Amino acid sequence: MTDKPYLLQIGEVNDRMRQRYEAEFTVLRLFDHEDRAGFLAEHGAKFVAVATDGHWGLPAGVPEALPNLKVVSSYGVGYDAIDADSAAARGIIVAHTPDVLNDEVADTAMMLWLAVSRGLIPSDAWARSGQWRRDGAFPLTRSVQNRTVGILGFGRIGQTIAARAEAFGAKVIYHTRTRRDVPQVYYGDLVDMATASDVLICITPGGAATRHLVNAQVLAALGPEGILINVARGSVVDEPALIAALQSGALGGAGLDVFEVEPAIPEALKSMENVVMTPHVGSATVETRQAMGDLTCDNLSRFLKDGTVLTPVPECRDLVPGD
Ligand code: NAP
Ligand code: 8YV
Repeated sequence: MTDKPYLLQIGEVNDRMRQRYEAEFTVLRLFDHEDRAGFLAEHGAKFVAVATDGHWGLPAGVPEALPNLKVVSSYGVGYDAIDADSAAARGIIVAHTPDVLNDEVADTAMMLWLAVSRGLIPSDAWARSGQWRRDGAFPLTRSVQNRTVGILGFGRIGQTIAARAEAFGAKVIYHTRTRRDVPQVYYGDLVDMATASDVLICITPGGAATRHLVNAQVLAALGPEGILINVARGSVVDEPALIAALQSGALGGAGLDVFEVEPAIPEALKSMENVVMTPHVGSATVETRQAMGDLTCDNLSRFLKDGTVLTPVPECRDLVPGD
């Protein structure tokens, strides 16, 4: 027997997080058990806390199996894999890790844009393969300076990307559902914004409200010289429409950190020279992942201390007095 409260761990964690969880909780790991339904039926009632991440969230069947659940701490800012409305209705506080990853994800967006526009991957191959000696200079690429950059989603990360793009001389425009009190020009219509943009950077949450916002019409509006950067969620972009637009030349290029079905990447994308892909590493540096891990743990520690968390998701703010 233990007097520490029970925590259900979903997904992998680093040693630093594991030590903190184990100092405060009795930790049982969902993925240690092949018969997950049987494990949950036997132990579900013990858990007051869940530690998860943006990828796994709360898988189907888990919330229902935890009748005494009070808090969910998720490693990552995006929580589209957690039904936060249902959790809030049950009085369960969901916490996430906003802000600590803004700079890293903004850097990733810039890295992808620069890599696509300046042909980093084919240019690297040209240098390595001896093609420079054989065929001479690498073909000219397109400058990233003085472009119009349309940002889809203008929250914490979107505005951090804007500051970087403006340092490259960009005119930044944006589309959200709600106009913001910011100096950048607002577009209420995404197709209109894509028409005005040289580069479209997606940085909204995932989930039903943003599913396939970037469709064939938006991509056609971005045009043959246009570049799409997606660091949001794969679901935000209609991937078959994206492939078709790249294949036909209706779209100039794409930089993708996220995909509709991860980790499966369509073969068609892998063969395209005007596409640069990263395996969902927007926040994946030692420094930023440590900050995210610390905040994930801090939220649980705070819950044990006074029943609140530091960074609740908006749906759960009413459950956190004073937030
Ligand atoms: P945030 O501060 O909540 O900003 C989200 C923005 O998206 C807001 O401007 C919001 O404005 C806009 N938005 C939401 N729904 C929309 C819709 N249907 N149409 C148009 N705009 C919409 O969130 P954040 O911290 O910047 O993070 C944004 C997202 O980035 C996360 O949720 C996650 O999916 C993604 N992310 C990815 C990585 C990665 O590794 N690639 C890392 C971190 C985050 P309105 O509500 O006014 O529409
Ligand atoms: C993480 C992310 O890779 O924060 C997010 O929304 O997409 C990334 O930072 C992910 O949440 C970890 O599972």
